[in-house]
Amino acid sequence: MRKFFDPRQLLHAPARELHNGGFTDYAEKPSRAETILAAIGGAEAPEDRGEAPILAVHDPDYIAFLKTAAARWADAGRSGDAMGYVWPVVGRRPLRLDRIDALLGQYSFDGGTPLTARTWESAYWSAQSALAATQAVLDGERAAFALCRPPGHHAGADYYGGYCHLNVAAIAAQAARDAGRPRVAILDIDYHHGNGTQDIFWTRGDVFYASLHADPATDYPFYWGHADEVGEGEGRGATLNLPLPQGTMIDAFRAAQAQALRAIADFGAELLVVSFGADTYIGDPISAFRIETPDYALLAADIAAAGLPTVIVMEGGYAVEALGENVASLLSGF
Ligand code: Q9C
Ligand code: ZN
Repeated sequence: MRKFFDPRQLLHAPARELHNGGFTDYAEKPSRAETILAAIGGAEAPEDRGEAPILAVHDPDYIAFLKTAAARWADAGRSGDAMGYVWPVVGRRPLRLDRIDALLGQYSFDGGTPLTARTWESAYWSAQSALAATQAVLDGERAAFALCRPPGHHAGADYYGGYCHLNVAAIAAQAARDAGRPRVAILDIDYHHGNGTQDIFWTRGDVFYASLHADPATDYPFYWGHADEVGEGEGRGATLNLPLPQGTMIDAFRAAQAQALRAIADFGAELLVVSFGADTYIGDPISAFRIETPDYALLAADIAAAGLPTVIVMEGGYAVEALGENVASLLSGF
């Protein structure tokens, strides 16, 4: 299987994150990518396909903000990483403020995702890796893997959060649409609900979004991913949320994935994007499912049996000591 990664994806390295009321080391660290690369035997560097495929998903004002936020933070006299701490509540006055502190709140939805001077560069190349894998599949590869880091599925058209800035799965799916594939599906098997991906395609009937995740009644991101969220307008029925309880093991997870794959087949998808998070692993430090290393090969075999050209993009997974093996297991099963 072809695999893609650019070393510039290592440059984004925030120091700390707000976690459970205190500051901890940033869980989405560059060594995640290094351990995956070592376990899968390296990866090809993606070509540079420019900003157009990113702007096909994200708002231009948001992209301009991401590029300049760290510099504006420094210009305001702040040291360290840029982090929001005030958020505009939906329904309040839609003020368009210029102050960096206000903009950090406008363009984000959590306090756990600091921006650094290198964030844009890493996110840009993460998106390019997703685009390169998509192109490989459009050109006839059965499947390709993008080692996306930073991840993407929490990022919306105009917001970041959950360690995500550019929605790499959405960028891949949109690129496939723009290359003429009429119906694309995204299967999200990260531990967390992919709120950003859901939001981006919420009113669209051409991109199906199915997600297995920890029940948002107990887990981040709380405000999205409940079973009654099914899309709206043309997108009604093109979103499928399958929340699962903490403690979920492979048999229940695999059954839920089979349900998602049946829905994707019924939708008539011609290309599949898999948002793969290894934070479902039993040893993950911030999650509570009980998937084990060999289980990822089973999940991949079931996905492969669906018979669709498949782009696999990396999302979460924070047990760094097991992450490489978990990704290698998934790829071997495919
Ligand atoms: N105390 C991804 O897996 N932090 N993002 C939750 C809970 C956010 C995970 C803190 C977790 C986001 C791509
Ligand atoms: Zn996750």
